[in-house]
Amino acid sequence: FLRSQGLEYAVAIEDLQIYHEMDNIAADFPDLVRRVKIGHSFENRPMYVLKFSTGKGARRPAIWLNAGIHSREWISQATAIWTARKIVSDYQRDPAIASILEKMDIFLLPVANPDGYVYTQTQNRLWRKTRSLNPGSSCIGADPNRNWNASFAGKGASDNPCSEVYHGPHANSEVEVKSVVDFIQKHGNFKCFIDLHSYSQLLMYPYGYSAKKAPDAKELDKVARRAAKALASVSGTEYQVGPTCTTVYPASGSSIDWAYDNGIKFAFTFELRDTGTYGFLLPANQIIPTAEETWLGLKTIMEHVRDN
Ligand code: ING
Ligand code: ZN
Repeated sequence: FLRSQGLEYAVAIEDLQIYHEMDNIAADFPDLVRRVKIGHSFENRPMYVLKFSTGKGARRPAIWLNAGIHSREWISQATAIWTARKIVSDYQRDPAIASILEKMDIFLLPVANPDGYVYTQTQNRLWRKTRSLNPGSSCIGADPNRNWNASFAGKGASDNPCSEVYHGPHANSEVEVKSVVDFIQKHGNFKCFIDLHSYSQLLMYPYGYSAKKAPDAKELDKVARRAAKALASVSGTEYQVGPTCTTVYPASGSSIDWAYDNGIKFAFTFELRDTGTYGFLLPANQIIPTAEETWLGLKTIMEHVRDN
């Protein structure tokens, strides 16, 4: 029928297995979590978040957990979906989870760059960017972590569409970024934004776009150090902590700088395992250990947000 109506392109592409697992989690725990569509990708895949909520009201204080913005960083999407299962399965036995959800909702986006993720599974394992077209260039995509409206097109981003850190034609040009920005702004009550990347074992906070000190740097550094310590307690994995610009490199237009400059004080980026032995190609036997330790780091941050 749709085809006969010439509407075949209106049908969303649903080729990501991880979306089925999101659906399963929501079906298993309908009182705790819902799958919500926040938009679609350039190639028209849906963008789904899991909304964990035990309270009433539409705009409770909220936490945004972002993963997979760079498609090749597979441990990020994997850690996110593991975390989703962890929240629902431990809700009854871990009072920390209930106490966090008592005050706040958690929104988890496991696949922030769905087109790139499919592309890494089918065409090029090391694809980082979106899959949008660049008029006048044969190169594809923009870096979705240089596309946010925070010192857009500044340091550590490129205006060359063929670059891995191409910032895109304008801020929010990537529909995947715009979808998150619109959702967060419409909601209006986010207190925390955490972006999961790999690799390097770093826990960072603003700024990336310059070496200026964030007004809340002291508090963010303290929380991040506590989180890194909790993370290390699981299997000894060591993280370095600091502001993005001086801990990794200058980078403008990033998600956490945008979040921070838009009033979301608790803005952090994790660079998950490892430190380069396997890099983006982290072996499967490290997925669960990475997720397990990261969970303690995430929980430390979320408990601080809960209490502040
Ligand atoms: N690293 C991040 C990147 O986007 C980063 C580093 C973190 C930049 C936070 C800006 C803000 O380049 C990876 N591996 O993608
Ligand atoms: Zn990344």
